[in-house]
Amino acid sequence: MLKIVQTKPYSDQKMGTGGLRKKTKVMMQPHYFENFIQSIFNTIGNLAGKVFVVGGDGRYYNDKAIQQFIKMAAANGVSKLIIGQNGFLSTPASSNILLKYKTDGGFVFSASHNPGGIDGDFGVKYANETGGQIPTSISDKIYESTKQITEYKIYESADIDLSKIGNFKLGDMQIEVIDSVSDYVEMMQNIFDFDALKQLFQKGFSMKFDAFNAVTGPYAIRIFEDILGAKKGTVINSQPLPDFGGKHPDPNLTYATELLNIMNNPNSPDFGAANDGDGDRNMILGRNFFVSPSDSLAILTDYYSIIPAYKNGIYGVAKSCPTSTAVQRVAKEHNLPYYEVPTGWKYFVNLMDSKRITLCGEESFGTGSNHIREKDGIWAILYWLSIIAKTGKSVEEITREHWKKYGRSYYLRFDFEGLDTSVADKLMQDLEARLPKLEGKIFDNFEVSEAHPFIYNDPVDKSSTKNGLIVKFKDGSRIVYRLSGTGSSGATLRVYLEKFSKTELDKNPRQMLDNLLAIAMEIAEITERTDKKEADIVT
Ligand code: VG1
Ligand code: CO
Repeated sequence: MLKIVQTKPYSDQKMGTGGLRKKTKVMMQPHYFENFIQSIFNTIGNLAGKVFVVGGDGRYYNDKAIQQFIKMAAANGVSKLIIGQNGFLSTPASSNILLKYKTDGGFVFSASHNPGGIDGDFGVKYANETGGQIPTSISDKIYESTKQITEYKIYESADIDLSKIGNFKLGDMQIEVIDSVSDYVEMMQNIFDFDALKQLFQKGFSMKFDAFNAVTGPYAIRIFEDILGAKKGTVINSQPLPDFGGKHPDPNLTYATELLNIMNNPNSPDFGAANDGDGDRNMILGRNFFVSPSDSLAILTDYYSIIPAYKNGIYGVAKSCPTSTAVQRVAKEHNLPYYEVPTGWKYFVNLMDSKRITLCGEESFGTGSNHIREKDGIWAILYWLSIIAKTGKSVEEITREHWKKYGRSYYLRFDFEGLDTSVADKLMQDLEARLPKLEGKIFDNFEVSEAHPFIYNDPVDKSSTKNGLIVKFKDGSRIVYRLSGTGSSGATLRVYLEKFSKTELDKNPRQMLDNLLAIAMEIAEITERTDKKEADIVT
């Protein structure tokens, strides 16, 4: 039975870098989730004939949210939903299904790398027919709609059983529950040479993959263990759990401690990797060796011709502004068009759709290609395995060879978390105002060559975006400052540091960047304004 529920607007439903992200308890407030979904439906307009893909990373409140979503979609006249079995879909798998079946959009219920559980975070990522998350022009309209909402429509009915694959109906709406993994596997088989990868594992190659008890476990088991023949137990923490087993599913040097402990020892497996909660981020490790995501993007680009899907040539490459310049040097060497966009995968979508780029990545452990319109964790791992299979070299050898050829961008990100929003906003505003005066100034041995906000003019839709502040130095070093757009409370200041060297290839990144860190802290008056003497997260 169709029901119309009266509601009042919430004032804080503005999407950030990757959809709407809130504390789970905020999302669970009466009508909160429903208001947001109805606002998206209202913004789309006529839903007759529309088909959406729906899934999530299995975190707490996923089950309830999906059932509410189904009932609201039926009440709003949506024609069909394609839903991952048990409500599971990784973000890359969802983007693939969205594009493959030419649907009108997709919803992934996830707060990505943020912790789950009742005291953790919950989120909604909304992609449109491009397969990628909506541009700001649309999310602004949705935000306006959330501020005016007075009612939402919902179907009153029993929950749909999502454990069974098959076709169902709710009112006039069709529901197709599909295997969450098989379309994704098929896509990977069309990109990579699976026979070569099978041979690698047959020769005794060993690997550990940490799924953090989030959504990628079933994907990783099917691909690495069942199909490619990696040993049973290659995938750890493979069972999706509502609280991720208490783990923080953020694949980086701070949170992936279990995997780092396995890899940082002389008898470790040959290869280590992890994904985040919703499967779009990746971390790559060799034996006692970490590959920075910026280097990873550069190395993947350098080897594009060995991958079946890319061997006939790629259009170009792109990185987000804070990502290191390593990929830029590779683009130059291969004569590839090169772009720099604001932080957030949505900015790559137009470049892919207009055939300007094939590969792209972000320093935040995201890499991907135009096979979908989201970053893709397992894709990046299969790409690395392909390079290893082809060259017979280790992760460390491949990376060191890269530095030898192109030089090394020492790179680290420093996050100052839990800041008062007004303090953080003021810090950025005041810093921006001071930037023009910095040009030509000398700090230590570093002379400032440029200092300005990062402004991106999209060549396709002509929109202009300002995100972050850049200070560049004569020797090519860079500091980028930005405020995070994915947190669920307070503000996080991110400070990204890069120092390039053609000759010193074997230094400790932290030591190489120490001076620059002190300068970055000084320029932005971080300690004076935030009381923080050091960053909470370094990665
Ligand atoms: C962060 C990363 C950004 C990434 C975004 C979404 O955003 O810096 O590179 O695209 O998360 O990733 P921010 O605004 O907090 O810096 V995911 O895996 O959370 O969807
Ligand atoms: Co993610």
